[in-house]
Parts: sequence; C-alpha cells; structure tokens
Amino acid sequence: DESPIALDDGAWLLPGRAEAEAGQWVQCVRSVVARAPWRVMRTPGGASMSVAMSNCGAWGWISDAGGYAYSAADPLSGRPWPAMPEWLFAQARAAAAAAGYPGFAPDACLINRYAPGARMSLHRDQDESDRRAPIVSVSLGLPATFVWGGLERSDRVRRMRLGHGDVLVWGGATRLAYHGIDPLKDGMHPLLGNERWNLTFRMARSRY
Ligand code: MD5
Ligand code: FE
Repeated sequence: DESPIALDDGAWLLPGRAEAEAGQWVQCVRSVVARAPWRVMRTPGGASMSVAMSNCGAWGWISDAGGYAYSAADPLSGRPWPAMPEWLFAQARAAAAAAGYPGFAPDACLINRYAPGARMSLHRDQDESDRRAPIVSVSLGLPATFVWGGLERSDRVRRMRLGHGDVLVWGGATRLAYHGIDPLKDGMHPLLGNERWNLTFRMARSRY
C-alpha cells in the first residue's frame, strides 16, 4: 500500500514506494559510485564515520576537519560530483509531490552505505540554505531502526523500522528535527547482501 502515512507535522512515510523499481535505484547508485567511490568521511572532531558516503548532483555533502559543507567538487578527485541521473531527480520530485510538496527540485543527493554495526548518531540536517524545502529519503536493502525526536536534542525520541523501498519525506515543522539510525543489524538482502543504502535528496543551494 502506497498511501502516505503522517509521521509528524509535515513528515510522511510512503511505504514501499521504491520497491517495485528497486533494481533501477540500485543501478543508478552503482553508476554514481563507479565515478565517485564510496568513502568514509571524518567528523570535524577527527573521528571516522561508520557510514560510507558518496554524492551526485550539483552539490555534495562533505565532512572533514573544516566542518560540514556542501561542495561542488568531490574532494577525492577534485572534479564535479556525477550528475544526478534524471530518473532519480524525477523519482524524488514525484515522491515529494505525493507528500504535498510540489516543485521539489533537488540539487544534491547524499548516498549513505551502512554495513552491519554502522550507525548515524542523533543530528539535524541544517547545512541546506533553504529549509522550506523538504528532504526525500529512500531506503534500500537491509532494514534499519530510524530514531527521531523533536527540535531539541533532549526531546523524547521515537523509533521506527525503515525497510527496503520505504520513502520518507521530511518537511514543514519537522524538517529540522533531530534524527539518527541505530547500529545496523546483520542480515542478508537479496539485492544488497548485508548492506543498507539510503539516498537523501536535498535542495542544498537552490530556493524552494
Ligand atoms: C539515513 N540519513 O537513513 C538517514 C535518513 C542523513 C540521514 O539522516 O543526514 O544522511 S534521512 C532522514 C531525515 C532527513 C531529514 C530530516 C529528518 C530525517 N528529520 O527531521 O527527522 O541514512
Ligand atoms: Fe540526517
């Protein structure tokens, strides 16, 4: 069933929306990481992240000793990030529209790869210049436990399972909510083996 489920004020789950065309999603990611390989970034404090990342689109999210930023160039190659495949752009745009956000035009797609044990600690996505734009998040492969709270780090959190093909659209009042991913449990997925991939589409520098 693909009807949107309201999670919070402005946040929607589109259960399994990406499942039927998962092979196409995987092929797009493989074409991106062939040109901008998975890499482990460092936090500003110097620790290695447990999630491996890549990007496509005009802007890519990076983290290093200098902090968090959107960069037009891949620091590994010095060249622009791979273009966002038109099919991905169209999918993200349509998912946003289905959740009540027409006109979404992502200029950045961060791609996260979780192996068993990898996690993402509680944080907010606040490096985008126009926070009126939603973020579209697509999960593939092994399921994960998504954690989300409120606008303050100390707010009570809720947990939710994100499975293969699930799509989240975060906008409105909850766009800046704290969130994270619990350590990935080991498992075997027919398409991705023991990995979970997550794509987040953002309007990093353009206006919504
Ligand atoms: C993931 N990625 O599963 C998650 C899904 C990231 C990240 O958190 O920053 O790469 S994105 C879920 C999300 C996005 C924007 C806002 C909120 C959640 N939220 O307000 O809870 O790898
Ligand atoms: Fe995030």
